[in-house]
Amino acid sequence: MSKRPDDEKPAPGILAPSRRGLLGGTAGGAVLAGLAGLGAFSLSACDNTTKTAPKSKSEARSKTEVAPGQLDDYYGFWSSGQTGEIRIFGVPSMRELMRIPVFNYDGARGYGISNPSRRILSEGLLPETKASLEKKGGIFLNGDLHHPHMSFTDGTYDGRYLFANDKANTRIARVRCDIMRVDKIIEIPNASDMHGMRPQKYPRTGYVFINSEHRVPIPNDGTILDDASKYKCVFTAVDGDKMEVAWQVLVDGNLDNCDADYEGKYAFSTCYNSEEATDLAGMTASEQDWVVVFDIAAIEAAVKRGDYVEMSGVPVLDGRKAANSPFTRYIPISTSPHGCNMAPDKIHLVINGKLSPTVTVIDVRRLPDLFADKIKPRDAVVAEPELGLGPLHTAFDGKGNAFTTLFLDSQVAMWNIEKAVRAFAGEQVDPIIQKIDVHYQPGHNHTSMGETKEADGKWLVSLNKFSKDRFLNVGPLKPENDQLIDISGGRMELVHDGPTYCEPHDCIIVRADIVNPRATFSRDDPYFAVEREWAKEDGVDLETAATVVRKGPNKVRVYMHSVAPTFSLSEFKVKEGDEVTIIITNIDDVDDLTHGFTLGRHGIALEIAPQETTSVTFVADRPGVHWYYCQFFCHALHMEMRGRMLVEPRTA
Ligand code: CUK
Ligand code: CUA
Repeated sequence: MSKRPDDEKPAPGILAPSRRGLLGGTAGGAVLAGLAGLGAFSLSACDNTTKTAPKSKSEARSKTEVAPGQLDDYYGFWSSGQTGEIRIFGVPSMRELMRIPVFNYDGARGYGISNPSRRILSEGLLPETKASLEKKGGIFLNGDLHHPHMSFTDGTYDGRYLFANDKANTRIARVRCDIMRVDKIIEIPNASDMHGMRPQKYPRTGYVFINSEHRVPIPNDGTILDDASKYKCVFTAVDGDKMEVAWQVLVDGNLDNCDADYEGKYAFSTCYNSEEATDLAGMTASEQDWVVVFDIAAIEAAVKRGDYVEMSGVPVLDGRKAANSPFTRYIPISTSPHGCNMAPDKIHLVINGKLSPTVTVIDVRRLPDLFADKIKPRDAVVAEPELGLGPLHTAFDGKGNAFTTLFLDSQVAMWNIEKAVRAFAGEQVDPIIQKIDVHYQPGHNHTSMGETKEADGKWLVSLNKFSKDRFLNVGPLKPENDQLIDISGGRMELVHDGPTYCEPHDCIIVRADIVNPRATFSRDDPYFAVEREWAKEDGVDLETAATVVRKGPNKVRVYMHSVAPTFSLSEFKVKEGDEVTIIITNIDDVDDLTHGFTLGRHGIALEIAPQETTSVTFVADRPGVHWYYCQFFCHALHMEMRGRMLVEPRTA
């Protein structure tokens, strides 16, 4: 067998220089090519890189090991990009504990099949989207979930909700943390491709701020393609309690990521494509873009005064530069900034350069003067350390240090905010504390409680887009590699490699005591309010039900309940062509005792959690006997938990 030079496997954790060079030539190459003509940017001269030397097995394990039967200290909520779901991890074990279907179809849970989930997936869509989807099954089957974030009260997580964006289909979802299921999804009007999303931190969430990334013509009616002046971009505030759009602000450029301050005064968005072009060359033509600052009180006052234009039923304000708007300020940043991260010190906002090797630090205490036009936009900048190539996102330890992912360098840089401010003021001080290699090409990173005022400086996760040689080869598509880094000792120490399915962009790490889901449903849960209404209308008691109620010549409702290992109906009859709704209640009240309902040859599967009622509707168009069975292993006689549906042929 012939050997290529890069078949020389380095010790685990250590990367041969040639292999890192190879990566720079693939993933990095495209981005760097786009930089030609932007002027030289120097490489960071920092030499305090820590190679991730192999730990002895037991040493690395003792940090992350959660012994059998022991629980993790943190819940990790992971996004999944184009898979469309949220995943629940335990940290530090990095064990995947559960998945929450959000913008995807999930056959294991009946998500996208059951009536409650289909209501959630369709009710919040815009009328034009509903009309278009009606012919194609009524719901979107995909999504692109980048950013999962928990609701806040007084600057820290409160365990009520998770919010998440869908870049693919311009939606935002809310997950109830008491049952870990989505309860609302809405589509955002006047926008395209929702991307950066963060909840208001103070006084509470409140608003969920969300960026429309791509500019679209408004109105987008097919008459405009080339006239760039008709393309618009909006910043949106969703009322997270009502899941309705509260207001939108028109901005220049394309918005990317966003964050909010700790005083409830401002929201921030990174903004690229100040050129307002529709192609790559145009978008990177200028050397300068912005972070846009939004004055929440000024916007709310204008909405209250009625000082807005209504578009698609939503108040829209003009925050574009030329409008000299009281709602926004544009702070110049080098071209195409990406991540936008508010530090837990409540003072510093970090904007990540992406195409520039720097991060730009803004002191939010200077923003009132900026809005009063007492200072120039750049006067709000208090530091701009050069960290390395491709800074994308920054996390914090709550002790004054920041951790920035360097996509092109495949490293994380740990730096001190205070020192960066002093260096910017002219002092001879190096803000960089340490750099470590990560494997490879990191996007987001996140620290334990790091986006809250309770950042505790224990763990850092680096979400790396490429895993290359870190795992067994599974074919052309490799897992990503979410690496766990111990930061409790004031330095970074890589302790765990975690393969993940495509494509977690982001995660949050929440102290376990904050999250308290129920073990079983409450019988009056709003999740199945509609099914309760049906039962009331039909005079059926859901918990003892075993009956078929004919609602019309072509319509029946079938009520049953399940208790391990039986369904209360072991058989029922309907007529060919009937629209059948099956309503099932799991009356088992035992922790973990979920039943399922799978109807063969109909594409139907439901999860029925303890004490839950759910339902499904379909047309019985195939005469014959069709078995249904329980697909969650619930009992020693689980395999026997089944029954038959007879579809009688219509004679007339
Ligand atoms: S974005 Cu993916 S790495 Cu959508 Cu938060 Cu920066
Ligand atoms: Cu019920 Cu298996």
